[in-house]
Amino acid sequence: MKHILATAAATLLAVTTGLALAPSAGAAECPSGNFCVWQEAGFGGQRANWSGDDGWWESWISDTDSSWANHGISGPGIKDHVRVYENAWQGGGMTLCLAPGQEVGYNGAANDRGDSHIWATGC
Ligand SMILES: [Ca+2]
Repeated sequence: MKHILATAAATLLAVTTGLALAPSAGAAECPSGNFCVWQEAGFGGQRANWSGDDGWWESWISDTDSSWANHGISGPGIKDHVRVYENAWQGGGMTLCLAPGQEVGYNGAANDRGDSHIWATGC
């Protein structure tokens, strides 16, 4: 009986921990550890996703970005914010910056303007 209780407690702990750490609890389907961009608002259309930086987005997603999700892993000293820029190689102005776990279904100021992004420790 003692063993069964211990197993049940461990299972409960695992489930609870899993929920607490899951960054994908929001609306957007975006792999853990990735920054995702969709061509349409509301996380629709074609999706691009990156686990690292990209100084020059593929042409199909450049200037077509309309929704964004940051499912990066957060932690001390980790670059868990994402900065999006209007030109390649972080040129021009920053159109959008996402905190870890943040999902943006639409943003009129940033819509169809992104060309590159970097992970950063803040916005
Ligand atoms: Ca678009």
